[in-house]
Amino acid sequence: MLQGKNCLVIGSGISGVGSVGLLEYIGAKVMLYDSSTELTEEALKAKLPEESRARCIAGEFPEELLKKVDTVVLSPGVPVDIPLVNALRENGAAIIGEIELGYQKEKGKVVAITGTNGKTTTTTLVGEIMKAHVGAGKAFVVGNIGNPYTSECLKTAPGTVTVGEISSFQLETVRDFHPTVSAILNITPDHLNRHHTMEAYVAAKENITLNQTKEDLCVLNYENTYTRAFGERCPARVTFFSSARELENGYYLKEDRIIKSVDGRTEALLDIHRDMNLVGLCNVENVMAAIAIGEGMGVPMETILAVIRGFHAVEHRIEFVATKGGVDYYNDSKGTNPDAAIQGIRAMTKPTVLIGGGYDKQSEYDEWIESFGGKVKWLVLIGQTREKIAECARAHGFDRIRFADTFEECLKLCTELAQSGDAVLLSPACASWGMFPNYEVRGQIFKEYVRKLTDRQ
Ligand code: UMA
Repeated sequence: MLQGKNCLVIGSGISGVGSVGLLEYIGAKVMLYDSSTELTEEALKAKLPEESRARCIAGEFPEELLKKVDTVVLSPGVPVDIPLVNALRENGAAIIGEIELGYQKEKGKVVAITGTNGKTTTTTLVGEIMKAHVGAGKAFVVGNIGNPYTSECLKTAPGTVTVGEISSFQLETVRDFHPTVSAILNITPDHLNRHHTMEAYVAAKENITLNQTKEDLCVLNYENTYTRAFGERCPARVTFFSSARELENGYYLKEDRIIKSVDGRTEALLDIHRDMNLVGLCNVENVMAAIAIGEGMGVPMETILAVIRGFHAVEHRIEFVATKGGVDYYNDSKGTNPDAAIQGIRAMTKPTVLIGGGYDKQSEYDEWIESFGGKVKWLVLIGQTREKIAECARAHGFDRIRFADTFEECLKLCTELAQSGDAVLLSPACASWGMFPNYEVRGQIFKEYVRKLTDRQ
């Protein structure tokens, strides 16, 4: 369908590079554009394979090209309502996202997982479950997890399974995308600077079921107001999971066990301490979602449970790093919004020195600060949001706050403030942008620093 068409890819990150490759394979005439004034045409060309014939444009987009574009492929970080995208739309171009482009070449089945928090862990776990079921070479893990769909979709075939971590940014621009099993793990305020309203953010998440029918399955969290309500109008069959109550049908946590219930007939599947290597209630929810998704994809329960028993924490998500000088260090750099960071605090069992702050996504920090509940002994703040967080903390009666100008200074301060028997938790409730290229780099630097500490510090 896109063969011979004039296609414009906006954004030259990993999604843009993947999209250019796929479009050229399809036989489209490709332009790659990046609005960054720090990039040049040569810099864009250098990101593409040598044989690419894509025209590269950086900085200002030439007006005369507006009418020459048939299809625009947006990278997830490009908002759908910026003037350039509006102008292209008005000039008749079709606007799709990188996920939609990848889906056009999908030949197997798709599992799609979204949610404000927990998507990376759940996607990784479901990816492992699917690999155990269909074979390692036949299951692909793609999307927001850091692996563009457009780079993998040509490997798909009947019998393969693509497991996608799909963000709200990516769901804004789907059109035909149709997972066999989808999941919305939870929805709490996040990315409001991009989506503007909570309604728009929720609508983007719900787009994951846009093309699903009652032949398909959607896994939803019963303990989240938005996802529970969505169960009423979801176009797919719904399976709920709950970490707080017994369900007649679905999966739930009772005492220390994960229970499956079918019309009230129950079966205990796992002991969350004995059979899981992940900490925190959020991970119990992720595991329940993964079980529901696995069963929805026809994976035998023994396979699902065997994978869960051998599964360890995903990097940067409440990841235990080391004990140094009697202090436990945890890297939760993926705690990029207040709700994710609340899960981080909940998982702590010792007095905690908490690192917070970063890029301003216009989040509210009240609930995060309320969740400290006497557990946080010091809050060390960095980045653009530090004053806003400090003000909010003081308004909630918490004033054990210190500021640091650099990440290094912050880490040094934490080791000074923490005493034997304490924990240090990097769970900033903010994105890393502004100080780091992404949360992975922030987490890596934290881990390297901790590993270099001697045991006496
Ligand atoms: N750009 C423009 N115009 C704009 C905005 C950006 O030209 O208006 C350019 C930038 O100058 C830059 C490029 O676009 O050169 C970056 O594109 P991108 O931000 O879409 O980044 P990618 O490298 O393609 O990575 C994206 C996701 N990034 C975002 O959603 C911000 C990655 O998720 C994802 O792993 C990858 O696609 C593959 O699917 C990261 C993320 O932070 C981890 N996600 C958010 C989150 O998890 O909270 C949603």
